[in-house]
Amino acid sequence: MPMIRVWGRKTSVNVQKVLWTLGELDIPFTRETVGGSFGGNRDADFLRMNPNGLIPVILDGDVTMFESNAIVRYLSARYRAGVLRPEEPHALALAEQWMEWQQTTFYPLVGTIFFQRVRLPENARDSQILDKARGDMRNAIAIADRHLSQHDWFAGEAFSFGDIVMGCLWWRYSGIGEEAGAAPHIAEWFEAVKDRHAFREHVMVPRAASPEDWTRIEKEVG
Ligand SMILES: N[C@@H](CCC(=O)N[C@@H](CS)C(=O)NCC(=O)O)C(=O)O
Repeated sequence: MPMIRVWGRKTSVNVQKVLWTLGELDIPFTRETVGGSFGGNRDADFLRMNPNGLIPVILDGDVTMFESNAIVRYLSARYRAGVLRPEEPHALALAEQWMEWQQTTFYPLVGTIFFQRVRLPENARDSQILDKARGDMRNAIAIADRHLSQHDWFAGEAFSFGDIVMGCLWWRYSGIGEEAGAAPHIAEWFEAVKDRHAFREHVMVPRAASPEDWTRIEKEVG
């Protein structure tokens, strides 16, 4: 079997999803540090793999893929079936439902709050945009917390790729220093997430509090 190759920098949440999945599945891989200040994602060779110019990208034999959640699903279906992709239809439906929710509802809110609080220089921040995202985030967190009040994991009884995509986003969000509101069930779930070796290895990168911090950490982490 040819070694899987991953293109992306470790500070990207979307790259982290893929690295954590590979870690959980115990699949060896190599990684090229691409994106952000490292560049490379607008090069012709890269654009042939992903015309969007975004990370992550993987190459697995004759399969080249972009879109982090699709990559996570592909790896989970192809390798060690049943470990991250539930085989029982209802559990699979829940894992996929929360994966869609992560991408379409949760990720844009985390991204907006993260940019408004950390990535943008202070003179480029917009308090109206931040306030709107914070209001929507309170609702989103309440929705996820209610689900986790009834289930140990996003897919129900067992850890799945639904927890991988949400876990990467929660690591980022919980490092911003926002008032998360009352989310005791998310907090309990996240303690269990942090017990996972592959999460600690691939996702728990240092978190930035300012644009300067971000630049420094990105360089250090690679
Ligand atoms: N929907 C895509 C989004 C990919 C994306 O936005 N990647 C960001 C990093 S998280 C990126 O490539 N940014 C440009 C860069 O890092 O240079 C996915 O989930 O893979």
